[in-house]
Amino acid sequence: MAEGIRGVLRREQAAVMGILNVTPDSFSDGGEFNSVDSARKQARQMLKEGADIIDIGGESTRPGAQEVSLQQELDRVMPVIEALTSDFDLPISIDTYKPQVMTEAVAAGATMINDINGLRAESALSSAAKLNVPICLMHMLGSPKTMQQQPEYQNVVEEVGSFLASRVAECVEAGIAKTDLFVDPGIGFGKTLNHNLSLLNAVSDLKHHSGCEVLIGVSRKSLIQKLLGRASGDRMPASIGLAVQAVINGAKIVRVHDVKPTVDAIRVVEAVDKSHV
Ligand code: 8Y7
Repeated sequence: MAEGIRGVLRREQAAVMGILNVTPDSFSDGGEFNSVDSARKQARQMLKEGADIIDIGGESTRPGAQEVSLQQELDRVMPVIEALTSDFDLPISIDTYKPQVMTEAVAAGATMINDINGLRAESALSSAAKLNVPICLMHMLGSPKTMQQQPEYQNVVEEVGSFLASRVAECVEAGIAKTDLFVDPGIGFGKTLNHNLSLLNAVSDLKHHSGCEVLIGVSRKSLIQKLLGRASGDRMPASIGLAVQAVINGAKIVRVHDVKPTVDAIRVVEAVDKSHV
């Protein structure tokens, strides 16, 4: 039943994906939502605030983070997905690069896959192709453990764009509908501040290069600290500014912690944008 999410994505408006971390070490919410009950509350709140998709992740991917085992990840995310889908019909995205987690999450009612590894893990592509749900393919240089160790590119926009276009081609080859694919330059995943800024400035190039809609995740990320010196608890205004600009530049989905202010900001900007026609 991926129609819910496909419907949201067919609208003219940009979609807001609310972040629901179920990890004890997520850097920006301190693992606050780590129990099923609080995850449920948080999801309900984000939906009330206008979230179109809830992105559930059980492995922290902050720079330097350790990997978790398959069983650990399943133990974290499955009870939350099961609780949420039994509560109400809501669009859940599963944030994972492990094929078994994708498969089990979709069986339990998740209707989108968000893979920071762009379906490069062994058998991830073939597993995802069987699930018939929308997929976000993200670019990452290296792994979360190593990605911020001197990332280098000749031309970051060209290289990330080519990577994403080639992942899209492989997915299409494997039978995934192109309209079900979203691409994401992976802000903060193996990029310096300048790389991140160039990619944020190139949303429409990435869209044209890949032929797919673009997802952008910048919420509370450390580029804001680098630009403004803001601590992680003090990055909401800058996060909203970046999300709005991503939408103006053509992003279709923004992945955020602060749903209500982001939705408000996007809706007013879209109203102005539409007023000239
Ligand atoms: C992103 C993401 C994270 C992103 C997509 C964080 C899981 C780090 N960032 N997925 N995930 N795009 N598609 O700061 O930028 O939220 S985790």
